[in-house]
Amino acid sequence: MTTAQALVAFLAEQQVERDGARAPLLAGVLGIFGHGNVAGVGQALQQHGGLRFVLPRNEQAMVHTAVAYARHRNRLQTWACTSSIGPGATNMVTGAALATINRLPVLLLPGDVFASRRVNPALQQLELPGAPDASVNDAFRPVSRFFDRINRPDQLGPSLLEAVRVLTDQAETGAVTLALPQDVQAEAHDYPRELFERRVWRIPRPVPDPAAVADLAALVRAARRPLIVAGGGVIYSEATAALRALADATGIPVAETQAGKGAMPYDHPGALGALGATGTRAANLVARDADLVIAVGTRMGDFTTASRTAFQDPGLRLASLNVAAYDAHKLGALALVGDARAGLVALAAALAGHRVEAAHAERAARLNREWDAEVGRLYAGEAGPPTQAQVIGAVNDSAEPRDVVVCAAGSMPGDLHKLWRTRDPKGYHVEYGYSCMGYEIAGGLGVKLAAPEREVYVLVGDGSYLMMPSEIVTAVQEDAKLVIVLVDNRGFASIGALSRSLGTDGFGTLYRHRRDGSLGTDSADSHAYLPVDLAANAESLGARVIRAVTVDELRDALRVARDETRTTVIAVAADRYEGVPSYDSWWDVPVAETAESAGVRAARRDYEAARAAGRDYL
Ligand SMILES: Cc1ncc(C[n+]2csc(CCOP(=O)(O)OP(=O)(O)O)c2C)c(N)n1
Ligand SMILES: [Mg+2]
Repeated sequence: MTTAQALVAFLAEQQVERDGARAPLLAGVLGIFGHGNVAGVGQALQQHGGLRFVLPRNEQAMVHTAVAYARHRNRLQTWACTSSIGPGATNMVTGAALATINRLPVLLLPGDVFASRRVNPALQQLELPGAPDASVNDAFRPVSRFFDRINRPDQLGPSLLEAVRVLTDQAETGAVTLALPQDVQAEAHDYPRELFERRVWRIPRPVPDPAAVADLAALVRAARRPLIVAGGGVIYSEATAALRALADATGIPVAETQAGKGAMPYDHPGALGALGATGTRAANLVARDADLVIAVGTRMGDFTTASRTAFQDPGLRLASLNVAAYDAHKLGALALVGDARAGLVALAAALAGHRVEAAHAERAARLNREWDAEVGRLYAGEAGPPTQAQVIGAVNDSAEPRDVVVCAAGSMPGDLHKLWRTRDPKGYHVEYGYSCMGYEIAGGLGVKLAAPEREVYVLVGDGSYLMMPSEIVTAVQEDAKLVIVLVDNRGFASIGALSRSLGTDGFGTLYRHRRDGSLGTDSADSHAYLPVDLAANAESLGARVIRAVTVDELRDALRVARDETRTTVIAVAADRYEGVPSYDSWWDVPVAETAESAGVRAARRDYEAARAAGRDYL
């Protein structure tokens, strides 16, 4: 067999099993062919015929699709992505970083230059003087959890075993990259038969050390204002029922990170909703006074900790339950290394009969109700051109509990984190580890492929849309229906607001004509907007398009889109300046220490005052 034929035959036999449920590791292969993979991996896929092949439109996008699929399937299944050499390969580097940062599995198979060096330089070869063994694929090394280059056919077997081990290891998973020189892909070798036998990779549920569980239980019993922070790991581990049982039994309230949103239903009395820089007032007030924070399945990123200002109690204790020791030990926490579900069940057993002080649970329930009233107020808004909060409200009202909202970058992730009423653990899919513009449509496609029975609502800003509308074509090709709500506010509302808040007046964030050498700022209104029609663009890619001007028209359009079988884009303009406020939180974006503008100098003073509240949590 050729190296590529052996690779495909091996991949088709890999399965995963957790809690007795077995499934193929790979849903299929996404690929864009070029001279670096068409005759190798391409030929092998055609000859084998047992793996579903999907042709996407952009290599970065195909990695997003694979990663979104893996996230929806709780990291148990993913796709392989095959690319040509050179630009096809490096287009995947952004997707690889996104996968690794979000701890989500994806198998990348970039083509590589000739191992034999027979024809150097091949088309698209880097040629780094002094380093003939380097290729552009070395850029995958820092963004991959496993990287290898198969320079001889007989290197393949051991490398494949290691690649799949990392993909399926819940603590190590991320992008796994096997670079495949184009000559080696086509080279034949006598592979041992055992390589192609079916292999089942069991996903274990490691139980945290009982001594650490006992320590945490003692901390909980001594605490007066404990708080659980639920991250993505709670959902990936299918631990939401265990979390709810613990919250019900003990009365400990729960706040959620972006990846953890949906861990609790929004209307549970112990659910405080989003935590941190994009958090709710409920979660941020409880976090500020918490004397014990129990983080579960979270990386504790800057948005979650409000850049290390979220927890202000002088006697604060931190504990962290995580399958990855690296994450469990962050911020000097008492580390519980293990599976989220196993750990929560063990903690609940150790806390049997214990309840927090009634006032603490009652405060959480009151804050939950007050927050929901605030959501209702923002959803209602006023008649006329919609605010972004009204757009989110209209989509939430139209969606069924099990439907999924998908987003990644711009002002919408923060607003969704605060305002989306999640009713199902898999109903909320906002990629906020890498917050990559362009993820939305490609990611929505991945979710739809993973869950065809759910309606998938992609919320995308005009900036993100322009970066990667291409996968509308792939969604049409695959009959994977998406409802895409395209929110046009003529550029970067998010970074524009950030810029204004830091004294730089929205500089460089509006889509307008250049005038007198400049693109203008928010306060200069002399620049005409660009004559761009994104709805027409979406239509030209094969989507059904509905234009909505008012909130009522948007609601009508959402009804039509639900009944439609084709991918539908609802184009709506939203006000650039009608934002959802920040609730008792902060995000560290350093401001110039010295500047000519009085606005920047004032922002620097505010910045220094806010930063003073930062803590080390060591
Ligand atoms: C690939 C990428 N480039 C740049 C950024 C930085 N960035 C974050 S949000 C944003 C603007 C997004 O614009 P749009 O999609 O229109 O959303 P809006 O801010 O208007 O809500 C930018 C440039 C990013 N997150 N991803
Ligand atoms: Mg925008």
